[in-house]
Amino acid sequence: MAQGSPDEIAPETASPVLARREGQVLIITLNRPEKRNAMNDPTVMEIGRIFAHLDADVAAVVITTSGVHFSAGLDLSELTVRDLPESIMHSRGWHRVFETIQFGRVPVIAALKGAVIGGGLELAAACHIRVAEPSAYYALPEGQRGIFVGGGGSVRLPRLIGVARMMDMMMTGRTYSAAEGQQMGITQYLVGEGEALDKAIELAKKVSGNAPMTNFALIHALPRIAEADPASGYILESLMASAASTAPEAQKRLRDFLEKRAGKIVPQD
Ligand code: 1HE
Repeated sequence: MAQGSPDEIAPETASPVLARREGQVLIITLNRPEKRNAMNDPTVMEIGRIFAHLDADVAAVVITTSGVHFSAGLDLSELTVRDLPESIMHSRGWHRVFETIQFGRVPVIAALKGAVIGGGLELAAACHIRVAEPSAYYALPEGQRGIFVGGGGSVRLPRLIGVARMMDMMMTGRTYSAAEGQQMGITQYLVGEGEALDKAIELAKKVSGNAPMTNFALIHALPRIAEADPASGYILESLMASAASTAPEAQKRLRDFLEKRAGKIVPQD
């Protein structure tokens, strides 16, 4: 796994993805600022490799990028060299990698800034929590380019913003600001300029402290329950709730509260 600081601006030859540890948090940095972090095959493959080989003590992941933009999306230069079968396999490759992010072992938090475009927005949508700076803006210029989303965007983005908004973005090239993105549910957090990475790391450390069964339930069960028919959803919920609450970690936490060793739930700043 490549090591490095997200502050480093890489020369063309550097690894397209850097990774470093901060305690139990793995910080992954897309590292092609000279191409505005456009995602080419080596970038996507390296993201997939990292997520497939997370060390056992990694409890959360943060995805950030070098330079001022999160990502300009798919590296468009690659689209000019693929035929139909290769193109289908390429899109399916993105699906596989983004599935390992969304349905992996640990929560993943994206720190967004500048352009969050096309495949960059698809990558962000595969993460569980999105934090944005005011410079962030969202676009799906596939319509202008004569193409279509291929990284799972048509599955994930309507669930975040609705079919109508996504259709408008792709048909008309409409962009949304960081404030609009926060209001419509693209992001859960909007912070000050230059603060997204710190906030993402702070949140990653917080979720690292959850019972593993709770994070498992949130990542794997909640999205499926939300899309199940209600009758199936209720039974899945009962099974998941029971698996969580009877686990030793939950039993310990419940005893801690009942015996006055755990904190109370109060409003946050
Ligand atoms: C790229 C890409 C790219 C930049 N593929 N090379 N995405 C787009 O349609 C977005 C296209 N990019 C832009 O609109 C702009 O580059 C930005 C607004 C993101 C940034 O602008 P700026 O002025 O800071 O940078 P730049 O000068 O436009 O770009 C710097 C270099 O990055 C330049 O290359 P250079 O060799 O001339 O230095 C650009 O060509 C290159 N570059 N973006 C390839 N995307 C799984 S399906 C997903 C489908 C999609 O993602 S469609 C959306 C594609």
